[in-house]
Amino acid sequence: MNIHSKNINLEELVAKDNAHHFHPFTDHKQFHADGGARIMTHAEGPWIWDGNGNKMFDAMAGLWCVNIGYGRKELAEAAYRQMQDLPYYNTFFQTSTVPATELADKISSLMPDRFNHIFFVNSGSEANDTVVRLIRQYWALKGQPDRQVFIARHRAYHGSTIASLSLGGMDSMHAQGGAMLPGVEHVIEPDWFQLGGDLTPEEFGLKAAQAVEDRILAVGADKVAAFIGEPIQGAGGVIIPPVTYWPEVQRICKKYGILLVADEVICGFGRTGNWWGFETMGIEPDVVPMAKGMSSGYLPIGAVAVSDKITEVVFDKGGEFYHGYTYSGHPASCAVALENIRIIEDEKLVEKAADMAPYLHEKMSELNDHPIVGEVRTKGFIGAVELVSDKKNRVRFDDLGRVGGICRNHCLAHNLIMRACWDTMVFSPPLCISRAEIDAFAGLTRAALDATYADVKNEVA
Ligand code: PXG
Repeated sequence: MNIHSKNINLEELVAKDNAHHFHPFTDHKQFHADGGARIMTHAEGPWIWDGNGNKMFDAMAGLWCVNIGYGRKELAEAAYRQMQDLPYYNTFFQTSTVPATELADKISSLMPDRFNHIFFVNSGSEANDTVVRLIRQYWALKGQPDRQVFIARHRAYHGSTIASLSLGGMDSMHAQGGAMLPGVEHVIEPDWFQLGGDLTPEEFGLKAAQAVEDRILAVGADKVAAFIGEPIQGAGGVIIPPVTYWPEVQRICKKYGILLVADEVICGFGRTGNWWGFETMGIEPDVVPMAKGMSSGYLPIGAVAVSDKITEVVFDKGGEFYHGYTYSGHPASCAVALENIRIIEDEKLVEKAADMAPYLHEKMSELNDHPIVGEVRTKGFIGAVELVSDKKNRVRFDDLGRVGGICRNHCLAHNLIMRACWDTMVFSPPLCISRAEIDAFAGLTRAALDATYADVKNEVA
C-alpha cells in the first residue's frame, strides 16, 4: 500500500477541522467537546486506518457504499485516464461522453428488459428528487395531473434534499427546517421486530401492506402517483420485510395503477445477494433510483433507471424535460462506475456474496445467545442486531438510542465500525470479505456487546 497521508500532523488537522469544518449529521457542540474528528487516512479491503494508526474493521463499507472494498487501484486509474482525455463535459444539449453513454448501456443491461433509459445524477438524494419530478411530469402528460401523492414509509431514508427528505420518514429530520414537500403520505414500516406484537411475521407483513391500500383509499386512488420503498430499509434499522409484504404491496399498486419505485441506493449492486434488492424481494418496479454501490463510493454518482412505460410517454409527449445537473453523467465518475461494475462482474462478487451470505448469517446469528440481543437478522450482506432489555418479550431499553450509542462506542473502542440506528446495530460490510474476516467481525461484535452488557446489566430482565 502506498500511503500518501502518513506524515500528517494530527493535532493540527483536528484543530483545523474543529475551526472550519461544518460536518453533516453532527451535533457540533458534543463533537467538539468529545475532542473532534477521527481522521481516516487509508484503507484496504474492509480495513480502514485512522490517524492514530488504529486498524478498524469497517462493517459499514463507508456509508453502505464501498461494495468492492477499499484500495482498488483500477478505479483510480480509470479516473486518471478519463481525466486526461476529457475531465468534464456535460450531457445536456444533445451531447454525451464515451463513459456516460457506455455506463447507461451497461446499467440498462444489468436490469430487466423494460429498463432502457438511465438518467444520471450525483447522489441518492438527487436521484429521488429526480424521481419526484419525473413521475409528476409523467402523470401530467398522461392527462392525470391530480396524481401528485407519493406514499412512503415511516423510518424510510431517501435523502437529505427537500424532496427526498420529504419522501423519507425520519421524524427528527422533518422536525427541522420547516415545511416539507406537500403530497407525501407515510404508512407503517414492515418492521415485525418492533411493531409485530403477537402476529406472526407473515401476518404482520400483510397488515403492513394493507396500510398501503388503506392510505390509497383514504387519499383517493386517482390522486396517488407512486409508492416508494427501499426493498430493505437501511438507515431505518435494516428492516427486512416479512415475505408476505412486497408481493402484496406490488399487487395493490397494480390494482390501482400506481407506479412503484424501488429505492436501490443501498440495496443495489449486490448488497442483498443479487444485483438488485427488487430481485431479492420479488418486486417489479417502474422506476429505480440508485447510487452508493454504483461506484463503490470511489467517486460520487447516482442514477435513475426509467422503464419504457414512462419514457414512452415522457419522450413522445413531453418535449424538453427541464431537469438535470451540471455533473449529470460526469465522465470521471462514469469511468469509475464502469470499472467498479467490471470488477463486480469479472470477480463474480455478487455470486460470491450470495455464496458467503449463509456463513455471515450463521456467525452473526451465534450472537442470538447474548443477554442483550433480541434478534439478529441478515439478508445477503446487510444485517442488524437488535439490542433489548428483555429478550423474551422484545422489550427495548429506556430512552431509545441510548444503549445503541453505548454499543457503538464500544465497537469503536474495539476497532469495529458499526452504525447504531437507535438501538439497532446495523452492518453492511464490503462484499469481498473472507470467512476469516467474518469470524473477526463476529468476534469484535461479541466483545462490544459484552462491554455494553457490563454497562447496562442492572437494566436487563
Ligand atoms: N436512498 C437511500 C435508500 C439511502 O440509504 C439515500 C437515498 C440518499 O443518498 P445520498 O447519496 O444523497 O446520501 C440514501 C443515503 C446513515 C446514512 O446514517 C444513510 C444514508 C446517507 C447518510 C447517512 O445510515 N443513505
